[in-house]
Amino acid sequence: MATILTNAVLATMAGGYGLIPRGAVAMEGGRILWAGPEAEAPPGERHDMGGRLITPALIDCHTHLVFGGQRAREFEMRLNGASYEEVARAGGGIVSTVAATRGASEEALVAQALPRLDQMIAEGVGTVEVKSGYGLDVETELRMLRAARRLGQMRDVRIITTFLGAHAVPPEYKGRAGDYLAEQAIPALRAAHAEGLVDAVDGFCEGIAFSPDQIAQVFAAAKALGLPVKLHAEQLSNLGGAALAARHGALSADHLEWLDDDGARAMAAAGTVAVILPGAFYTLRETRLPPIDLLRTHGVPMAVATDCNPGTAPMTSLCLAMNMACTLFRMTPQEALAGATAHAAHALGLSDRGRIAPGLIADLAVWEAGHPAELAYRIGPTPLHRRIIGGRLDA
Ligand code: DI6
Ligand code: FE
Repeated sequence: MATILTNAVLATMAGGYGLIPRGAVAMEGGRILWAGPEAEAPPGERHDMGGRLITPALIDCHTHLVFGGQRAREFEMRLNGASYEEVARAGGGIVSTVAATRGASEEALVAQALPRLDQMIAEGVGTVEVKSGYGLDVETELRMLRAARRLGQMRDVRIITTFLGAHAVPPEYKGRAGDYLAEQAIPALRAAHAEGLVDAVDGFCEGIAFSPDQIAQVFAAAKALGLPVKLHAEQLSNLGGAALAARHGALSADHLEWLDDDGARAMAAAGTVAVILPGAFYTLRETRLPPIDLLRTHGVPMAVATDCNPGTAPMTSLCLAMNMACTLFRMTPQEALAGATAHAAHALGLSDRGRIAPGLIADLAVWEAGHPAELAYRIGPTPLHRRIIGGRLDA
């Protein structure tokens, strides 16, 4: 028999908020069967939602959730005047997390990531993308991805894994990025794929990381395995990474503070989603804003994510990322919520979630709120009442 959630404000996210003020959702077999005005609800076992807001469960489409250690000391160095690039060149930054991650067992990586995942779940998140990229050798990249998959077995949450071997050049390959890709990153990608550990492939296209030509090699390896690609692009400078990603049919290009008109046009033409990451912008105290108006003008869909990582975004709150997207980047609360639901799904290549519509998986968040603008509006505790995952009311 169908389960019917009644007496709810629905934000279906079908075109804007897709608001239904006195709505109901019918679920069966883990899927949404029907959503609409309560008066038209089909028969079934009814549950009164007390007038609360229901949205799709949130989707954090860009995280580096699995890593060893933390980088509070580096935060302090930067506040004492060092730049992110200077810290990276001095052996801090990403490579210091690499050392801590290489030294951690799979169990330790899971144990460290679990509280972060629980914080996300407590804010209504139902799907989390998790990247590798702090191993930078075959064995540790695989260990990170196995840890990510394990997290999905331990909690009622759907984990999507992304291989990010092209995140940084490890110290033992300093000055030999090409050798690193040929000897470690690409073999790690093939091994991880063979183990079923990879849903997509990402890279970091930046002066302190990999050039567009090097990223193109990684994308070619991904394509040979039939895997979709995405890219950290135009975060600290403009190397044309977004256009490169678009040429490879990327699901998303992420960060984009330095994106130009050509890059935005290329993304629009390829259907590449812009993933906006205000937590990293905020933490690095960047001043160059991502060109939100340009993305709007070209009709590029915008997702919003935490970028949860120990260096540039030590945050787990997707609602806070939505708030920052509004206050720092002037996205609207409606764009921010679409960015954490419908467009986040799109950025992961998933068409079975992110909206409340018949046939989609029944992953929902019920909020102690009456209007969806409240989710981006608050700073601090998120008003989650409960999550519903796969149609289960006890998730
Ligand atoms: N850009 C980021 O913001 C993160 N990775 C990346 O390529 C930062 C990762 C870190 O500093 O540990
Ligand atoms: Fe990132």
